[in-house]
Amino acid sequence: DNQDMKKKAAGEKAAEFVKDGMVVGLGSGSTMYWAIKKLGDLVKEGISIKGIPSSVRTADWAKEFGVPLTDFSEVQRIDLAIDGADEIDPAFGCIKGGGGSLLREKIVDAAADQFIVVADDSKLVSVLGQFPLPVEVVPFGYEVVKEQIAGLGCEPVLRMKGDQPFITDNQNVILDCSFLEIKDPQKLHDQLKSLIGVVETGLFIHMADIVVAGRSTGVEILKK
Ligand code: DER
Repeated sequence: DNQDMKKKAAGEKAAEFVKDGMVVGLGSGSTMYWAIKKLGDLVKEGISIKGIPSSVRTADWAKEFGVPLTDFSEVQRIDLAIDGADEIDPAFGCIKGGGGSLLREKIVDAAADQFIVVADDSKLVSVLGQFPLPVEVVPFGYEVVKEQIAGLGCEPVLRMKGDQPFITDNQNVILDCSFLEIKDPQKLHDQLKSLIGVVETGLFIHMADIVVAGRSTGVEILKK
């Protein structure tokens, strides 16, 4: 459908920023499927790259498409990270974590010299918050954290997978927090991170350098 075409076009365009010899941070989500697939084509055409995957699903796609993988035990510096987003504001602040991989995504994206966010244009918003903010929390005592987050002005919901809590690749749970409108993302992030048991938030603030947005009119590259 139209949104998938936009994701495909944006993902393939973002992959073109990858150059021979790079270590590439591989984000997660359906848009990244297209970026990883395109990277596989570039590898077949002869470029030599290594990817660090931010989720099991991304690692599986990389293997399927022939993108060589490495990890932080081998390299501690990433040249370029590419990742999707659930919302992107005009300052390139993002809400991420819709797919549940936000902790490893943030570790990978933060370790990169350059970070490209890739998305269809439905993700571009004027203010963050309509998308429920994912917060990764240690399972032990998460109920206490849930109440503390509620005190910040939202209704946290434990993310489920069927009739069981969703468990992240890092063995934590996720609270989806509907703040509706986040006027000061950095302040909210800092408040959340100060709560004992909160591991990470889906607020990726002051991280993205470039946004590659798929539109019905084509792909738009936004730079700060
Ligand atoms: O969960 C995530 O952070 C993903 O990157 C998500 O935000 C984007 O998913 P999509 O490409 O399937 O829309």
